[in-house]
Amino acid sequence: MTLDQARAALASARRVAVLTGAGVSAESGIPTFRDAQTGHWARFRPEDLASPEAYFRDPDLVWQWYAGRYADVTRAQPNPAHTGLAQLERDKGAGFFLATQNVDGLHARAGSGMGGGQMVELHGSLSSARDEVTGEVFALPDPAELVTPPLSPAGNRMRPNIVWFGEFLPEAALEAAQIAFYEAEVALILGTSGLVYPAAGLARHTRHGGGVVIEVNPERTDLTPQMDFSLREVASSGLRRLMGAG
Ligand code: BV8
Repeated sequence: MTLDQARAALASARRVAVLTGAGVSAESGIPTFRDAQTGHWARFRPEDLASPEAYFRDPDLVWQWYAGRYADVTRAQPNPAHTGLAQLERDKGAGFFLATQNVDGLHARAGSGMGGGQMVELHGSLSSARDEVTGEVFALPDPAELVTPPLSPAGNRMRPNIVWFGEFLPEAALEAAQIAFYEAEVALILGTSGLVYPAAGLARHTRHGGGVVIEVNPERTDLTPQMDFSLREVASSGLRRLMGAG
């Protein structure tokens, strides 16, 4: 498949499904999941912090990590990859579905999910927390006011509202994503290493449904062999070229 064919397929598709990973937020200055952790965190591997075991072993350490990331993403701004996807949603309307693995909230801040299509955060969100007893989810205060560990209105300790390794994804969101990817005529896989399942498995649903799968990533990934077309570009310029803006 050539770039022109990929562009034509995206332009004519009525149903488009998009999966994004940390790479689409890289241009907003947010380290990707596998970037070397900066500073204090250099001695931890994300996988060792993003797990129930890590949290129950040392909740304060894990809350420090999440509170720091929450402050970082609050200061960050959506970049043209985020705003380009919000524009694509306005172009496609109800036929548009965005599933993000990111927990930084930048898609929502760029307007995704409010342009006639749907957006789901498969792995949770840094800006909310969950009552450990009742499971209720509450928005966190601004990072400057956040005291960790936060307590729910009922007075119970809250955990980050994040899907950790070994935990199930929100069932309704995952099911909606699987259906949307199966029904999509075109799926875009942007800025993800495609290592983490079940999110990485969504591309296969589009192929099984007879759709076309297109990747944008400066590097080859685990999903590249499944792609009809793989654009070696950063998310913002790759999306712009696919949407026909040169
Ligand atoms: C599950 C929130 C069912 C945390 C995340 C053994 C036991 C238990 C489970 C498993 C097991 N073996 C396998 C599993 C399943 C496991 C899994 O897939 N593990 C992998 C590591 C093998 N999955 C799970 O555990 C999931 N749950 O399976 O439940 C179950 C339950 C019990 C037992 C069995 C099964 C839950 C997974 C969710 C984990 N939470 N995030 C947090 O953020 O703190 S995962 C986290 O890493 C991200 O959310 C994302 O999903 C994932 C991958 O990260 P990416 O987004 O792809 O980022 P990455 O850095 O990897 O790559 C960036 C890419 O961007 C690169 O390709 C780079 O080239 C590119 N890039 C860089 N710059 C740019 C760019 N692209 C474009 N533009 C740029 N400028």
